[in-house]
Amino acid sequence: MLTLYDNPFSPFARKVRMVLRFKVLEYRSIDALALDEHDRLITVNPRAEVPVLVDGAVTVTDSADIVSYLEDRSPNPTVLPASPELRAKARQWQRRADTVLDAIIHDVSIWTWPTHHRSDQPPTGLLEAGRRELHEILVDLEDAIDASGFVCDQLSIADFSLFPHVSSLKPLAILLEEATYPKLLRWNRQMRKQTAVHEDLKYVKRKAIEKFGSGQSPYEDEKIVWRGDRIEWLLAHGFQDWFASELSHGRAVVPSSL
Ligand SMILES: N[C@@H](CCC(=O)N[C@@H](CS)C(=O)NCC(=O)O)C(=O)O
Repeated sequence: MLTLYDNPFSPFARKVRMVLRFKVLEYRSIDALALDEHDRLITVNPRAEVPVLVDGAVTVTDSADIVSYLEDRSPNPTVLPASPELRAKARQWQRRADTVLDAIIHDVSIWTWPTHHRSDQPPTGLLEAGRRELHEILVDLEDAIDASGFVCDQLSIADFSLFPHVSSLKPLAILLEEATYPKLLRWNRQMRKQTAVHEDLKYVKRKAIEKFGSGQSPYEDEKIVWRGDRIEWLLAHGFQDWFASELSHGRAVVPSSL
């Protein structure tokens, strides 16, 4: 049986869960970002990040590598398009989702998290920079969606990687207007009808009630673990002083590089 060191709300874990379901693979899930699972998580990933997949003697970290492993292990149904050109396009969108969309959405959303009850405001210009760049990427995505209604001619790793991020835009009050994003809105509706996507959305909603419904949270509520791409986006937009102050006040930490 596969074991997924998981978290209901992590976009990377959501991607992997959708792929597991799409491939009809059974697995056991551990909510490894819960504080009482931390020691167990570092035995499989010293960076203490989810997702991690354990398959017998094999341990795979990083969502893109986990998906590649699952594709090698259980190729049918495939999450890769048929041609080398479309596979390159799918991987490129996966990387853009994992490194850029994730970074922006993470960096602008920490004030809305149910775990961290922050009383401060985002630094001046952060939300505006994030919204502007999100729209630039979404315009590219609107262009990239092809006649199939998906990004690469069929449901693929590109769509599974992008969906968790696109589904986080509404809570951030970033609305997709029909006039600018007709294909993206159709893509979103089509994605929500896929069993793997639909079932995972139900899971996320159920877990949100289970984890936060009582007003308590099982997760870290003071420090934020800042990974490379998320820091890079801050630095690229001139928020180094704000980040330095987060570090010096003990509200930011970086993963172990072991
Ligand atoms: N490149 C990694 C990124 C994984 C990642 O950033 N995971 C976050 C959750 S979204 C994490 O586990 N952070 C540690 C923490 O929040 O304690 C992947 O694709 O799996």
